[in-house]
Formats: sequence, structure tokens, C-alpha cells
Amino acid sequence: MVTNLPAEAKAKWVKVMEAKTPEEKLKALMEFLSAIPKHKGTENLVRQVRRQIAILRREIEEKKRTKRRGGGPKFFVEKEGAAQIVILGLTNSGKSTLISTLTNAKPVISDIPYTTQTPVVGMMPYEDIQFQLVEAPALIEGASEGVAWGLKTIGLARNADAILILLDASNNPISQLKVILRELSNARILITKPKGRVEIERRSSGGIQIAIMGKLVNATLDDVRLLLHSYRIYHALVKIYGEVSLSDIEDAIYENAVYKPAVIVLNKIDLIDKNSIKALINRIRGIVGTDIPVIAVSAIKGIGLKELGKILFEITGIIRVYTKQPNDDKPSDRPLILRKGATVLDAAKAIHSALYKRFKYARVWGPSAKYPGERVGGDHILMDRDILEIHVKK
Ligand SMILES: Nc1nc2c(ncn2[C@@H]2O[C@H](COP(=O)(O)OP(=O)(O)OP(=O)(O)O)[C@@H](O)[C@H]2O)c(=O)[nH]1
Ligand SMILES: [Mg+2]
Repeated sequence: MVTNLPAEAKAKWVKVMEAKTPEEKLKALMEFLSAIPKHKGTENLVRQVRRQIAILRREIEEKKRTKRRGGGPKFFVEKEGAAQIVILGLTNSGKSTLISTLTNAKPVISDIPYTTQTPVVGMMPYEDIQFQLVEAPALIEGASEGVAWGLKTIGLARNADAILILLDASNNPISQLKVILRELSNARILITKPKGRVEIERRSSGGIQIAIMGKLVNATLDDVRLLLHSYRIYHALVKIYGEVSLSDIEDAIYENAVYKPAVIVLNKIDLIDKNSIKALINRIRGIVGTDIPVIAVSAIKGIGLKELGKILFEITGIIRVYTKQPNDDKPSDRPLILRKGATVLDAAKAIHSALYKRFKYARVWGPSAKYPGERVGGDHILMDRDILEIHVKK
């Protein structure tokens, strides 16, 4: 939504963008808020800014508190394996049970609410790779506004590669789902793929450059320039992927929406009858659409979990590439993990910067090769299970 803010308010937003510390940012946000005219057209923006203020206040408070205590429990989980998947659900939905069925982790499982208070991490094997599962402490209503440890749980979801939404089928799963969707949406974590994507790289010179890899809808390049100028952004590279409107670009200036692929897992189906399972799945699909996979499982009995690895593989868009030295017969057993659309040069970069810098050509065997050992250039797009041999300049 393009809000048509007065110049004064936009100027205040520049101050928010330039703030270096959370304290500065909080002050700038408050000034921005008071400069926004309050009417129907700015309602959403006002709500968003109030939320940001609440979050920042909380963070500043937390920081002071942990300083006094000398550091609290660690909530950031370093990524390992092919992708990091955060298990998000209300308390007692069975998050700990699920992670202990699927991985080597041994968290406490209990009927007592809020048993898990710090992230639990485990590795889940799938074919020749592993997913890192992270049980986030239970999501609570108001999490995105800073209730209790809510922001930490949201932070885990924001940092993950994908989100597993866990629902307790025996305890009002639809209203659980609604709470979770509301919190995610408040926190600007999108689980349905937006039609387009905007990246804005601020620069020190060169004016506003716009690279359109997709389509700009209902706006001209000059509209984009004017919009950025109105925020006093005069030098930037704006990259547009997919279908993007002017308000998507304004959203990107406020830089807070992220997209995370998701799967919905309906747990404890051993407690309800078959017909209710079907009905629930249909209702869930009615709410989230058909792009998000939904499965029904019993974490305690290990029922329905077989498909999960494949689903995680698909939603995270992983491909595996097996590299091989020019003189070896066999590629490595351990695949290189890349994302769909990755090129030979992306692979080279991921292996070693020297391979990338001195890249000459490559040979490919497998799904992306026209014939075994096809000679390809750096922009060749790889596919899952390709074998890759990189040749460098001497
Ligand atoms: N019948 C049944 N009970 C389950 C299933 N999964 C979990 N439970 C039970 O649900 C209760 C809560 O399970 P936990 O795995 O501790 O739930 P949690 O989501 O980790 O809960 P907190 O960490 O406290 O937020 C326990 O009594 C589990 O035994 C299941 O598939 N079927
Ligand atoms: Mg738990």
C-alpha cells in the first residue's frame, strides 16, 4: 500500500534508516510515528510502526537485563546440515516428541505447558543429507508484539530456511493455526510465496538504477525513482524479480518482510478418528491454500512421518551436486548443497574462491547434462544429483 506520506514524515523515516543503535532507532521511530497523519490510509503503517517500537523497547530492555545477568541462554542456532527447519507450534503440540522421534535430540517431553524454554537442536537424516531441526520454545499469542519470550521464538523462525508448523489435532487445531498465522503475519514472515521480490542496495553514487528481471506492474521507472527520492534515497540499485508493484517497493524500503517456505504438520492423529482427520486437512487447505503441504502424523507413534523428508527437501529447494576431481573416477560421497537455479559458477564459489576465480570450464554428468560429461560454461544451471568436474586455468 502506497501511503502518500507528507515529505516531513518521509524525512523522518530517513532518520530511522540511518539510525546506528537500537536506542537511536527507537527515538527516530517515535518521531516518525508522530509525523504520520492518522487516517484510514495510514492505519496499517501506524500499526506496523507501533509494533516495531514495541519490539525495539523490548529488545533494549532485554539487552540491559542480560548485561546485568552476564548473558542469558543462547537463542541463536548456528546452521548445520542441508537446511535449518524451525518447529513452530503452541505449547504441548508435540514439538519435543516430534524432534525426538526424527532426530538424536532428547528433550524433556511433558504434559506441563512450556516445558521447552530454550531451542532444542537435532539432525534428521534424509537420503544422503541431513536437515537440522530446531524446536522453538512454544509460540504464544502476542509473541510478535513482544509477549514473554515471543520475540526470541519469532527470531528463530526468521533465521530458519523453512518453518514446520505443528498443530495438535486433539485440541482445536484450526484456532491454533490461526494464532500461528496471525503471529507470523504480524512479524512480517510470509509463508506463501510473494509474486515478486524487490532488493534495494543503497549506493554512494550512480543515481537510481533499476534492474527488472520480472515485471513492474502499474508503475513506470520514473514512479520508482520518485518514490525513492521521496525517501531521500538518491543512489541505489533496485532489483525487481517476478511481479512487483510500487507498494511492494515501498515495503522493501521498510525492509521487513521475509518469505519462508512452510509445511503444516497435524499431530496426534492417533487421538481422533479418520473422518475428522480428512475434514481437518480440508479446512487447513481452505485457510492456507494448496501451495503449502499439509500432512497428518502421530509423533508419538511414528505414523505419517515418512513423507516429511521429501517435503522438506522440496520446500527448501535444495539440489545436491557431487563434485569430482578431473583425474578421479568417482565423485565425492558427500554432496555439495545448493539451491534450485544454482549455476556451475555458484558451485565453484561454494567450493573455493580459487576455483571460482580461475574457472575455465566444467564437465557435467547427470540430469542437467545433454550427454555424459558434457562440457559447459559457468552459467550452466545445475540439477539435483548432477556430477560436476571443474577445470581451472593453469
Ligand atoms: N497421543 C499423542 N500424544 C502426543 C503426541 N505427541 C506428543 N504427545 C503428548 O503431548 C504432550 C506434550 O508433548 P511435548 O512433545 O512435550 O510438547 P511440546 O510441544 O514440546 O510442548 P512444550 O515444549 O511444553 O511447549 C506429551 O504428553 C506428549 O506425550 C502424539 O502424536 N499422540
Ligand atoms: Mg517441548
